[in-house]
Amino acid sequence: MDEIQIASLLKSSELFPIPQGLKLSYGTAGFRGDAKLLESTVYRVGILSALRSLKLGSSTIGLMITASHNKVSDNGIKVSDPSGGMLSQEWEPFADQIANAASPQELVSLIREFVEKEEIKIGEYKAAEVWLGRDSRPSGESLLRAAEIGVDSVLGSVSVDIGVLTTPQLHWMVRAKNKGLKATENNYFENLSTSFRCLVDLIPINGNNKFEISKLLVDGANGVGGQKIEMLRGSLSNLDLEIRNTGRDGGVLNEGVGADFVQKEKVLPLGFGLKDVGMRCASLDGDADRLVYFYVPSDSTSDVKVELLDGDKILSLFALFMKEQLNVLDDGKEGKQSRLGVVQTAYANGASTDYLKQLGLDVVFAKTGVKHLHEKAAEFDIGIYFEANGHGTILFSESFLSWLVTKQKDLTTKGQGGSEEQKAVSRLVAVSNLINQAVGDALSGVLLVEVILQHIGWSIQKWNELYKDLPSRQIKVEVPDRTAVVTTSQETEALRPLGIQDAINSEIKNYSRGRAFIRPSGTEDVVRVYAEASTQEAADSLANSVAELVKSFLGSS
Ligand code: G16
Repeated sequence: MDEIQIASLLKSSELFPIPQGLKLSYGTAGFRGDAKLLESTVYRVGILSALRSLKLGSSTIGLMITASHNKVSDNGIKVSDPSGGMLSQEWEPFADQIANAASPQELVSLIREFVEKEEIKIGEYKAAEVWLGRDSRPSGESLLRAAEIGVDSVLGSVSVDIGVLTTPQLHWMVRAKNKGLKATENNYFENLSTSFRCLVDLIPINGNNKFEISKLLVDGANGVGGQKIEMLRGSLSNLDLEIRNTGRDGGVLNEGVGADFVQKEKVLPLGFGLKDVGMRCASLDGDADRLVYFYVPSDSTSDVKVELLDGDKILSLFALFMKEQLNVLDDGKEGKQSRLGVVQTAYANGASTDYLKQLGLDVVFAKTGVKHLHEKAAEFDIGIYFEANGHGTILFSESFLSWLVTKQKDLTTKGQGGSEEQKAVSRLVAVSNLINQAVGDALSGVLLVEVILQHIGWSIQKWNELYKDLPSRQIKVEVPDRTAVVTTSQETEALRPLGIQDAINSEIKNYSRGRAFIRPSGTEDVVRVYAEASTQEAADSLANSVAELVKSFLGSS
């Protein structure tokens, strides 16, 4: 790094002193915290993003200002690599180091060391490019300015403000840009509506599709997702949407609304009630990378109940549909035995895993965090991953996709345009275009769920009957230091504090079909407790007992 670069970094970093006592860790999906404390962090991640771009031959990197499901006064940063996936985990330790550097001098010295180690050429190659997006949080605008200053302080780097977006939109745009494709927000919407239309056109006309398109009610979490799905609505046919909690009617982001709230608390979001009995409802999270479905059952009285169809159920629906299409190909004479696999985490309901195995699928497990699931799903021809919280997507390997596209052309050339095989191939190609290949995306997820339900002629109630969830409960426990909990790689057992796992195991033994685990959250300052058992009372009781163990081993704050 030359003197001019060092001077530029020192000068800009003086503008963003690190708040006293701030200690951050990169976490499950980037940095999160009280928005008022994050300017220095965002500025520093701006520098990191520019360096990442230079390291990768000036490919475009995405930097998203969001704290997703967290409260509106929080904010955070997610970084998209050129592929559209999360920042390579190899760079997380550097992110941690610079986010916590105590002074401009320490910051510059860490950067200098890293630049030398990684052999990053500043000012010797094409300019670095970082695309910046933000969700609807009020703190987003000023934090985005801090990110810009960070990017611009790496000489020859360019920051581009893309504006208010969902997180998956930014990831999609970054991926498209680096593949040399059209990458605007309009292109994103066009891509969704075209591939959705294509799947609608391929719905069988004989068979059981006497399905009447009923209205879908969408909870927009008072965030950016509600606004964007409204923009998309105009270009969709075959879908009747009513969007609530758009944030325009005074509602607060994620407060009593949104996918995280509905899935964790198992209650209806604000704005939904008895009037909606039986209707198909979907809930997005604060930056629209998560999706869950739900409905109010007909036996609800004044005590309104909710039936939740979480990420596991969405995964099961997708798996069923994809398997049906692949079976047509695998049965064909020139068929290809394709590898379809699914990825879940420890939070997956035991009943969903049993169901997926019964379907004959390869089920593998990963640690919480899409970055972990994505990696495993990419090992299949078609890999479907979902966290129970509704974050997931379907990945197609490059080689399988190009096989599909060639097959599609061959069948058309041979005049087999209308064959079952050709339709199955076309559906798979359309799914690969519709579903976000970069990251879980609630908007593309909604469209795929809706078209699959139309295709098989199912109501939400029928879909819910795929399997019956084992009752479960999640609890957050506030402790003085959540990092005192260390788990095994799949997070099913706690290695520290010593003795806690034995105590949890003794509790579990008291419950029929009991299962429980603890892990430190990577997005909130809490330890999470998950428990399932044969009845709701038992699951609640097991979760409470484990939460008490957490408090007794770690203290409560
Ligand atoms: C992020 C990650 C998800 C993860 C969630 C909760 O979601 O992208 O993969 O499941 O955090 O993580 P934790 O349990 O560690 O707090 P989001 O939607 O908040 O960005």
